[in-house]
Amino acid sequence: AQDCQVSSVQVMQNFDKTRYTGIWYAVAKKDPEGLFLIDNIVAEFIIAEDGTMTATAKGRVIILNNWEMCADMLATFEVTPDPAKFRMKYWGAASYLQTGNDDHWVIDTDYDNYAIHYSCRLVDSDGTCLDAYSFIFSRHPTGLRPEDQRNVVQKKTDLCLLGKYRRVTHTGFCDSS
Ligand code: DAO
Repeated sequence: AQDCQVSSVQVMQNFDKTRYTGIWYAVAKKDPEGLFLIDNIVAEFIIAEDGTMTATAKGRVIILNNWEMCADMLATFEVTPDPAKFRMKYWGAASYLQTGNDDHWVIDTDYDNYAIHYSCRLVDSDGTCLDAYSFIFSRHPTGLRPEDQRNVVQKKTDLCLLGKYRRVTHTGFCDSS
């Protein structure tokens, strides 16, 4: 759908959270208002014995108007009737980091190479999204495989976010923390 309605966003069919576990490198990001994670963003998804999904994530952030650090973040996911749509509660390992409760939708993934995430924080009165963020994840820190790029461009277009992403670099900033 390209009517830009949040309610008509197509998500991954028959999403399998078990196949989604493990490490994902953010290779591109569309930022929300007041962005938090800047670059060197790596997330690890875990399924607990009771089946609940959690994640840990790291990324370079700038806090307290100019302090650069690597943020250690934790997230828990609440299921909804759609297996690809979660509610994500997140918080920092340190109290001065951001906390929140966002939608966390898996738009598309092949589980082995790429994944497209989407979150709308604020739906406008016309049904479009006023404040979205989205991660393009890869299993490979070097980026997407050429064969996955066409599909990712199509999904960015469907989300009405084409041209709004920036590349997320991996320089090793968070590797030792
Ligand atoms: O970076 O501006 C932003 C928004 C992202 C906030 C959420 C970060 C913490 C949890 C990430 C878990 C897996 C994506």
